[in-house]
Amino acid sequence: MPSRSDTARSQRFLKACRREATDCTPIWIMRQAGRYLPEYRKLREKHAMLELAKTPELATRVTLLPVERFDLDAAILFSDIMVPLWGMGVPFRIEESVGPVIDDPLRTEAAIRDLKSFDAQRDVPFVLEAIRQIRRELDGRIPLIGFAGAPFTLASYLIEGRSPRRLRWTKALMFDRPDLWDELMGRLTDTVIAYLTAQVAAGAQALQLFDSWVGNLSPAQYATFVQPHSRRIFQALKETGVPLIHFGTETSALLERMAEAGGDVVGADWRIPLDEAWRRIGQDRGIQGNLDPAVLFAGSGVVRREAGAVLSLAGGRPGHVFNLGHGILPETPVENVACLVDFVHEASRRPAS
Ligand code: 1CP
Repeated sequence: MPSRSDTARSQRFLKACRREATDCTPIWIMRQAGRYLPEYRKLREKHAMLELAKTPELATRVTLLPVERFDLDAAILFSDIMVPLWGMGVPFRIEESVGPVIDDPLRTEAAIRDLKSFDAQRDVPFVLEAIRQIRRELDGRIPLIGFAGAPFTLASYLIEGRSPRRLRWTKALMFDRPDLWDELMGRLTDTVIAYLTAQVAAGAQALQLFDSWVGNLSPAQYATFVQPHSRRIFQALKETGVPLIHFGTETSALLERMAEAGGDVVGADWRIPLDEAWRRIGQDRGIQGNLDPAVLFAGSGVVRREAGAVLSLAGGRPGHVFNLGHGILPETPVENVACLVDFVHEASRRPAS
């Protein structure tokens, strides 16, 4: 990691989120602390994923693993989008090669009405302590991003019980019982606002809202069933003063609506060219993305060529945060991650003015 005096690096990501000029384009990688890192796999031999997330010392160590290896411009808290749901009284586990699993999914009115209200200090003190420890360890070198799942994505896990590929039950509730849907989304919105506000109070310097599964909705469905809730989150979080990133995948048809809901920066996946996505999001916002994570399985020449194509579509305009279009895939060759990070910095370097 560079010394504290490297102020250009420490500011790059936050400045880009505010669409201010930077010395080069900042980069961080969604799921950067994950399974492609041999050090992470080693820790996982001894500790379950949720044990890592619940133990502040371990969560801090995992958060810092990618930051020590690569010249990344931001760290992201090691946790999972499901973690605040414990506080709402929903037990879940993480299954190898599957992801979160809820044995008793929420499909009745009684189950939804029985959800407890979330209190960050009471329910996730370990997350807040991890944030404080990570900030101490980072010592101002790069900023720390906090995150939460968006209400729609959380609701889809709650209702489907596992990886929500088809969203049959979720959409059935949405269509059949819009009143109950709004109640559930309202409760999750309250949780997300309380959770993210507490993360900033503990030291998170930017926030990302992950609406990973929202691309399953039509623009009209999004506008009716999701947008009012996501908008409430962004309005409430404005008060924290930290940059807010709004992310989803397969959102090519939804970008305008997502931007309306809020976010200083809106994420785009690789299915849409970055310049087109930026036009649709609006030039008054930043954009994050959007290299296809699969590119990192090709040769280093391809990595540079494809990353260069993303940079040229951004055109050097302030407000671009380089990232993959979605999380880095397990088994990604580590040397290609180093190649990508260094290439993005070198190829986008702007002469000092
Ligand atoms: O850098 C990081 O890895 C940060 C930590 C992090 C984040 C930001 C984890 C650790 N999970 C998440 C967010 C998350 N979790 C999202 C939003 C981002 C995205 O869309 O990729 C989602 C949808 C989840 C749910 C989840 N948890 C999945 C996806 C499965 C599915 O439904 O397709 C999985 C595999 C998990 C478990 C999990 N969370 C995190 C890790 C490293 C793992 C894998 C378990 C392990 O390998 O130890």
